[in-house]
Amino acid sequence: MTTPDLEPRQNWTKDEIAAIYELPLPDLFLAAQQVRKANWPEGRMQKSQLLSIKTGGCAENCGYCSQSAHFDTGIPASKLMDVEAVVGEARKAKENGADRFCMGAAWRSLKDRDLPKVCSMIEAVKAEGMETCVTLGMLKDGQAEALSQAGLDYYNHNLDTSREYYESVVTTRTYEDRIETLGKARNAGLNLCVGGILGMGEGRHDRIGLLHELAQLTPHPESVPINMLVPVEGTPLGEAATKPLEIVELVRAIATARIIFPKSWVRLSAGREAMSSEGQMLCILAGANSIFVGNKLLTADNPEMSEDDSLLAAMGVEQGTIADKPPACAPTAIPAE
Ligand code: SAM
Ligand code: DTB
Ligand code: SF4
Repeated sequence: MTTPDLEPRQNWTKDEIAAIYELPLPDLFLAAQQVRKANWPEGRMQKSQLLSIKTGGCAENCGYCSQSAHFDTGIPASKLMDVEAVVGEARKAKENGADRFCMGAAWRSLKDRDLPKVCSMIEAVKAEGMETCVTLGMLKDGQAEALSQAGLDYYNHNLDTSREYYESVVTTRTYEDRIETLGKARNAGLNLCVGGILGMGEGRHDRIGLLHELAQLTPHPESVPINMLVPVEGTPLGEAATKPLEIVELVRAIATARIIFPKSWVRLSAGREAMSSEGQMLCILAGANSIFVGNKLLTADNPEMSEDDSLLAAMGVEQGTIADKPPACAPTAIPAE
């Protein structure tokens, strides 16, 4: 590979992405670090914190999810939290050094009746001086605009895997449904957080297929979360007892994402609890520049914050985002003739 592109490109082919993914690891790391150094010179680690604002009882049948009503996982369904309780959690997250707060709801789609309360949460978290992200399922016309007016920065809605493998993971919605909601969020001016999960029994071609689908979103998502499956007992993917994915596949996927999404956050998301420190360090060396902190994700465990602090300190990686934010992901403007 010659010098990698340092600006976002919209015309990646699947073969080009595969060629990057399959580079000898030292060359892959070198290219990812060239992109990282050019676009994120300070190499800081962003810290986000998650909160499940409405847990369990979800109508979708995502085969990995502890919160689907289709599976018996022992997670009880709860009501939408009160705004004050959410703000309290956001404040604690900020005290713990997170500057981004992501609120997740176990909904197939956002209902208009819940919209005002969610908007109040966004306004209140924003007022605490944090970047806001929500993940609320599918959106209807007009809802993304309301979220945006409340001060929402990012909408998270993952494509999860390749188009071909999607049906093996979830059947209550389609890939196109996901892309439609992403279009609604984008049209309302929201930043997008879109990624997927590795280790669901997919093949390497599916991981490359997912990255290719993400690369076709125009402009690219500003944030690309890469999750490693957290196997949950009672779910189809928890019970399949598929062999855990080799960490090197996660590392390759992250490095490839760093290269094809040069200006996006690449978020090393779920699954860190089961990873060694060395595995996580490889993911960071591959170009991940954001993690979720706090000992819970939505329902799954996450490493203790003191462990994260030690890991980052051992690497000499500074925490916090402010000074390192690159320009937006829009492709370079073509000058008028
Ligand atoms: N209901 C909303 C939706 O699906 O868009 C939001 C919540 S959902 C829990 C957010 C994302 O978390 C999913 O899209 C999936 O990528 C990830 N996720 C959920 N369960 C996971 C698991 N067991 N392991 C890894 N990632 C998981
Ligand atoms: C994302 O891609 N990963 C986060 C966030 N976006 C919402 C969620 C991970 C959830 C892991 C499983 C759980 O906590 O239940
Ligand atoms: Fe519901 Fe989201 Fe879980 Fe799917 S991933 S079952 S949509 S909460």
